[in-house]
Amino acid sequence: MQKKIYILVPAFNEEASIGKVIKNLKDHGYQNILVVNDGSCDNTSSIARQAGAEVLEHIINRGQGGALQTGLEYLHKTYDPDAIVTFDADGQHKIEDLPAMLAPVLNEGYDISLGSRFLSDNIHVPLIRRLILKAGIIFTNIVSHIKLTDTHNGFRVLGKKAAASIKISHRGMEHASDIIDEITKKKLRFKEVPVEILYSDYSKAKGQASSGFVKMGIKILIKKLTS
Ligand SMILES: Nc1nc2c(ncn2[C@@H]2O[C@H](COP(=O)(O)OP(=O)(O)O)[C@@H](O)[C@H]2O)c(=O)[nH]1
Ligand SMILES: [Mg+2]
Repeated sequence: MQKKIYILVPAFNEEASIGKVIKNLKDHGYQNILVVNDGSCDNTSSIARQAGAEVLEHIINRGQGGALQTGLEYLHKTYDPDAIVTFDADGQHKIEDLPAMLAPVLNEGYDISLGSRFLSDNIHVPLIRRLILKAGIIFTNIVSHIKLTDTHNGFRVLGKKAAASIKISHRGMEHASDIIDEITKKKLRFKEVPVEILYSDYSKAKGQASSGFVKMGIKILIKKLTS
């Protein structure tokens, strides 16, 4: 039987890239695309609809984590897909990596695939970003008692069990740690898969500020110490 695959694209002010990303997904045969428009003040929503995606709207900006939580809950309850792929709207993820990301969940019995740019043969991460990401990886592995090579990669594939059980409570970029904590808490079987992350001038200008990683670490520590 044909597997039901849904692509979830969180999007905040991505009018310059969202149309191309959706077209590329469709051209590669992925027809089920949900965009969560996270309170954008540009034409992200209308461009996504025109390109053939289903669009959910956040009236105000709720952050990347909030957009993913909205989309995961909606897709799981509405369509019960075999796989939900989280895929960024800014063109940083490579569609060619998708079959290898899907395989562990669809064919190998894993609950979730996690993209890792540091397992890839093509690592283009700019130096400062690389240092910050590496610090984030060490920090997250320690506080979350896990061993991963990339902890802040938005390219993931969730099978049914992961989609049903993962709850993202942080709205901002700390959501990545929520997902990792849920993996350990709910004993989900995970596999890291090499993926290439593309860094264009557009994605670099738009991406998370480096200072955000420090704030993120503080928020995670506070949450760990108070929960
Ligand atoms: N920065 C940011 N991205 C958001 C937000 N809500 C949804 N997103 C989407 O989340 C994805 C990753 O965001 P990005 O800023 O590129 O993060 P980075 O690539 O990890 O630095 C993109 O598809 C964004 O459009 C938000 O409030 N802020
Ligand atoms: Mg990005």
